[in-house]
Amino acid sequence: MLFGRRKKNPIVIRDKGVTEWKYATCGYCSVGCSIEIGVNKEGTPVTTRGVGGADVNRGKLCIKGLTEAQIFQAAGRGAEPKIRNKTFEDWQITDWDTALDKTAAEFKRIQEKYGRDSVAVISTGQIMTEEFYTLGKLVRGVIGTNNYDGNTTLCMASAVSGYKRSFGSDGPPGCYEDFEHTDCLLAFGSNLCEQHPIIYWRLKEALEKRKFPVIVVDPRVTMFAQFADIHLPITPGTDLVLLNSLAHVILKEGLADQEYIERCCSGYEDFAAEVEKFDPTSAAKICGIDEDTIRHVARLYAKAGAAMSIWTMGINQSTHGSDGVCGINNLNLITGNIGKPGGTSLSITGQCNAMGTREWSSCSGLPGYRALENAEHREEIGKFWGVDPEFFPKKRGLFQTDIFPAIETGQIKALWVVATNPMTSMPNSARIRKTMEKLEFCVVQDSYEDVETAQYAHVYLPGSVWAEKKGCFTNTERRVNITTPVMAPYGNSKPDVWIFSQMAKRWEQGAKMSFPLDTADVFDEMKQLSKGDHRILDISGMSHELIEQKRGIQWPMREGDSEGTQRLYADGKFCYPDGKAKLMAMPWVDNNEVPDEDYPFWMNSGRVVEHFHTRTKTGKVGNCNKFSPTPYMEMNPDAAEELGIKHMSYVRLVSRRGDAVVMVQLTHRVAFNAVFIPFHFHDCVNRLSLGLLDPYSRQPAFKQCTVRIEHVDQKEAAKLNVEMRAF
Ligand SMILES: Nc1nc2c(c(=O)[nH]1)N[C@H]1C(S)=C(S)[C@@H](COP(=O)(O)OP(=O)(O)OC[C@H]3O[C@@H](n4cnc5c(=O)[nH]c(N)nc54)[C@H](O)[C@@H]3O)O[C@H]1N2
Ligand SMILES: Nc1nc2c(c(=O)[nH]1)N[C@H]1C(S)=C(S)[C@@H](COP(=O)(O)OP(=O)(O)OC[C@H]3O[C@@H](n4cnc5c(=O)[nH]c(N)nc54)[C@H](O)[C@@H]3O)O[C@H]1N2
Ligand code: SF4
Ligand SMILES: [Mo]
Repeated sequence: MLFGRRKKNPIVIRDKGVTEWKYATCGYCSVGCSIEIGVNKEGTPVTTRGVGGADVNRGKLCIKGLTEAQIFQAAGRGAEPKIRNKTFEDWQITDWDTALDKTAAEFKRIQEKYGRDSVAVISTGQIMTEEFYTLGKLVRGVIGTNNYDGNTTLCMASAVSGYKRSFGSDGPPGCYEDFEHTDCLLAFGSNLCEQHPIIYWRLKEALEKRKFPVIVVDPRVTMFAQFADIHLPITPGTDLVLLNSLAHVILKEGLADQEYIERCCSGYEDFAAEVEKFDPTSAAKICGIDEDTIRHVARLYAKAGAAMSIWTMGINQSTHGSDGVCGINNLNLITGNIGKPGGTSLSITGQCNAMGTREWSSCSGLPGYRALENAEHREEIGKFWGVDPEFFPKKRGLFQTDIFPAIETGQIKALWVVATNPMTSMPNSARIRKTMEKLEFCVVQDSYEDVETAQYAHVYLPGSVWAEKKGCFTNTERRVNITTPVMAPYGNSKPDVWIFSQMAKRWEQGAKMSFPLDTADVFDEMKQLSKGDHRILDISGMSHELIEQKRGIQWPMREGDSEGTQRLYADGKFCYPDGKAKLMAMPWVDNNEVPDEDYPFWMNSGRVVEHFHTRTKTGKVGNCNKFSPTPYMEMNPDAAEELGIKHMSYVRLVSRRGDAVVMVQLTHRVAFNAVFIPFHFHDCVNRLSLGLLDPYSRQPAFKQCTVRIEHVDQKEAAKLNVEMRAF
């Protein structure tokens, strides 16, 4: 079939020779689309398609899912373990035993010399849940360091912290189907159209059947903002002020659901006293949304039969991230909008398995939402694993964002980086670079050996990627879905679960414990640990077979249940001992870096639809890379005119941390005193970012810092830019 460009290079749809379709869950974002991978007769993945019968995506995929078959054989894949000396001379290919022996020996040497916690492990939201569980068992039960965390601290930590503070437990209470029941949608700091295209499509589908207001809070005119009925271009970092003010109006005008508050919430008095201070007239001066609009939105939300809020990084990545999440939860609690169809507080998660790590990796505690601080939990897990409970620390250790400063001060000497790329994704890269240079030993375990962090590694372990393995991811709506292997691991790479289990054998305690290699056996262990009347995270009714058959199941699904559960807290009972949710009283403290004479622009960063994170995958997929091959910055045309800056020219951005050269794209998407840069490129936006931390979640405020803009020599900048491109 031919269409398009009729005269030159007509587009031809080729028969790719698929002989078999294999089931998986997309390995990019947290939407959790069911995907089938087409394999040709040589066993090579050649294409993908959405699964029609899957509730999440109903046959659809976005550009990343549609091109995902190309990631297996992409440039930069790691085929062999590698090793090198302390001075980072050339890599030598080695065998697995040598690489693992070396790693274990270095960890032991460093722990003996400097103490158990001098070895740190940072992980990810991108390996399988069974792999997370196995890594947790290894780190908590065998290696025994408490400095174990993951990139979720850059991503979902504020949502986790906010859910725990409001409801007594982590766990997003809502689901995508809520769009079909809601009468009002309020979205904070989420660019759903580009970052979660298939959730956006579900929303659009719901709106086609039944109109309801969509309100988007975002300082930038995103695609989602353009699609909204009301766009609130908030002053960066001030969502808490808006949220407290919305609550103020709702209480003042008697629009709150008093019956729900009395029955289901504690903390009302303190909360009401705090929000009393946030009258719309004063709030408007801080958050930049006019007072009438605040009142209008508050009334619209409170008077809707069912109203729901969603949010993503615009809330989480802020010094008020955790408070912002509690503010959203407050809003839904006082209007009785939790656990009912169309009424919810739904954090849209990030990575394909950002949820799986929260649930089972033991990063912040022990598996299955257990806490290190709880003696019963330590006892239970110690017994189950065959570990003395006294071996476990009694409180959680450092967050990822505190691990790097601890390397700087010499408290941490060795680092194991599993499936994350902090050299590109952490704020203030210059500081991270110096920190990495200080390590006595670093091991990077990644599916791609060209990942920037490997520049600082002494050992590189090639992990098999996504559908070379079997295991589960949990998506935004608590749906556990499965990936089945479509091909053998690339080269001599190994599934991460294998790497963890082999590493465990290098310790006496690890050799005594069981580390199953079959992820179905690991899943069985998790099932056993999830059982219990009071556990919300119960997966005991699931199995790998059933999950594939149903195209994903939402937890809790208890033994004997025939279905999963769409919504949490439908009975108004929460996870605090008194069964109530807590309304949080949160004062406003302005602690952001704000524009001044020297650094007059707000710098915002985020994503574009065709790239995923640090581009180890999408940077090599032609149909993704060609749409944004180069670092660029959105700048307001009026501001550019004042500074004499032209569209498509290069400029140097300077912050108090460093500088970066980018190409200018003029657009009214950003305000006069703001710029936006996608964070996908190495040595770019995170050379500038500040990353002040949220006090509860320790998540960096990636979205708020300040820069100035300088002219540069265009020829030199163009040369630099070409060098920065993947190819
Ligand atoms: N295409 C693609 N999709 C992805 C990813 C990807 O890399 N590429 N990554 C996945 C991951 S891990 C994540 S965490 C999600 C992220 O998904 P999103 O959070 O939707 O994406 P971002 O672009 O990081 O940020 C969202 C918005 O926050 C806004 N914002 C900035 N400051 C503020 C503020 O002070 N207040 C408010 N209300 N908004 C603000 C920004 O202008 C931006 O439009 O996407 C997931 N999906
Ligand atoms: N300025 C700025 N910075 C940000 C953000 C922002 O909005 N602005 N967002 C932050 C957020 S929300 C996030 S989530 C982080 C993401 O930051 P990172 O976690 O550093 O980003 P990724 O590129 O996804 O890194 C994941 C790595 O895992 C590897 N990998 C993938 N699958 C597997 C596997 O199965 N096994 C193994 N062993 N390796 C695998 C990939 O090759 C890749 O190198 O960035 C954060 N940084
Ligand atoms: S929306 Fe997310 S899960 Fe679905 S195909 Fe796109 S990247 Fe994959
Ligand atoms: Mo994320």
